[in-house]
Amino acid sequence: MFCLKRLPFLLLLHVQISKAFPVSFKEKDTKIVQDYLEKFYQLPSNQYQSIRKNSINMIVEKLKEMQRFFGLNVTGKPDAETLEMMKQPRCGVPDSGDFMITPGNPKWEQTNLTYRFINYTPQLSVTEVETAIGNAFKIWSDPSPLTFTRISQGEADINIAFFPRDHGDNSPFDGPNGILAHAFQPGQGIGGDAHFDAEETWTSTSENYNLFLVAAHEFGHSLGLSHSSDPGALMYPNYAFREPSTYSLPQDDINGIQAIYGPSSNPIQPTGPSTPRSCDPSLTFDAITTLRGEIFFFKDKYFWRRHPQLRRVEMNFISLFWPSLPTGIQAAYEDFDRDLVFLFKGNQYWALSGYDIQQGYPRDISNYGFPSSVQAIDAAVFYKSKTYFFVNDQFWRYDNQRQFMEPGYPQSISGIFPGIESKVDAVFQQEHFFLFFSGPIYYAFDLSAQRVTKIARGNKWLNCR
Ligand code: 0DY
Ligand code: CA
Ligand code: ZN
Ligand code: ZN
Repeated sequence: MFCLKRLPFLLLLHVQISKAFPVSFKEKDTKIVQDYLEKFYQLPSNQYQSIRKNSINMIVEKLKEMQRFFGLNVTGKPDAETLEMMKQPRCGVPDSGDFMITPGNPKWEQTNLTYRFINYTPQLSVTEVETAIGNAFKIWSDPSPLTFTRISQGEADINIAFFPRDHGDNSPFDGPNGILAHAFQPGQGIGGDAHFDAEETWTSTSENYNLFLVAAHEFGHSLGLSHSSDPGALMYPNYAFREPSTYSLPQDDINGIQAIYGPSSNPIQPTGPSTPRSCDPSLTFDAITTLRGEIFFFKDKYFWRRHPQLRRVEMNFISLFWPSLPTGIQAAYEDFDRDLVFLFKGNQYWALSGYDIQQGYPRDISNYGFPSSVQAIDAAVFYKSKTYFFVNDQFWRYDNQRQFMEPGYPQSISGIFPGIESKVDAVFQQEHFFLFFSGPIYYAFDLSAQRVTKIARGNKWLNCR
């Protein structure tokens, strides 16, 4: 067996590791060693900032551990035989990186593939089924050289069928929910075929389960992809509803299909949404707020939630917690007096009580008394019953008790918050601090000392170094 796994994007620690291993230690090899040890030997990832002295020792220890495991000379150095071993694709590792190619790297030798319907589901019309399946194939043909043609007789590469329970391939279905479908890796006979559990409710809407989304996932398997560990990927193991009409194949899946079949011949190469990586040194946030003691960091269609004491951070889809909220939240604050959180995007805002969106929202930000020239808010924070709204290089202050925008605003941000010189992406309050986030950096502004007392990388809050 042989697996192919893409190495994650990481900053190179070339300089630091080269110091430890001065002999012709190439940049590429540095990356291989670092990635390999991070992935398989729990070497804490050092995605940015300088590696600490003891980390060199740690790398040496981890290298020895790996060499012992493979029966190599235990040198603690990335010598030729060690590097050779690291470059070998490795199997049996649970989802730990991103896309995965099916073990054995099975692939179709031709790019013009055919599919055929063995039967249909009575829950959708024939046209609905054919549209869903056709669109699901298009998801994969767009970023690759593959084409899919439907045939109604003769031997097709990919047969599509709806079966209940035991259907003669040793992989019985399990009734409603659970396993929704399966597909076989590229190959002759049953190879490439996609079977759907006939006992599921198949839909063309947001109700469980949308046939287009499940079929698109299955065809990934039909083409030679295994499950990805990227929670935003189509090849992630679990079903999650996404709007089919606007769906575009995530970048992780594009990387996967192109690793097998190469890019599309289309001069405009399609790209897809990428899942933000918490320790990406250039990570920025859309909005941040506290919510009943936890801190929420919003980014695209995701948010990270940080527990105050445990410091544990988890990432989730915004839609999982608040299905009716849009992605790309721009500002957020917690009103401690009313125990509500307000979220802003464009000229709209929503109020949350815990995890429930309040009735009557979204509302228009003109309710706060903004002039019509303000159509979006960069960041917001609540302090002593006032809400501070940051817009470009200015801020406004709203009096929540008397419910009006205070006169004399907007004021210059850097005038009142010296040290905050560029546009604010996000801000939240903790103790007597405003934590300002601008680009990949955060500034701790001490409200009593009236100055910035700390500057560091924003994703320190996500436990990155
Ligand atoms: N088939 O490809 C699967 O992954 C099976 C499980 C496998 C062990 C045979 C399956 O049906 N998994 C469910 C699924 O929906 C898991 C679930 O969440 N109920 N997989 C397909 C899917 C559809 C759409 C995954 C994604 C999106 N990410
Ligand atoms: Ca099932
Ligand atoms: Zn089957
Ligand atoms: Zn699957």
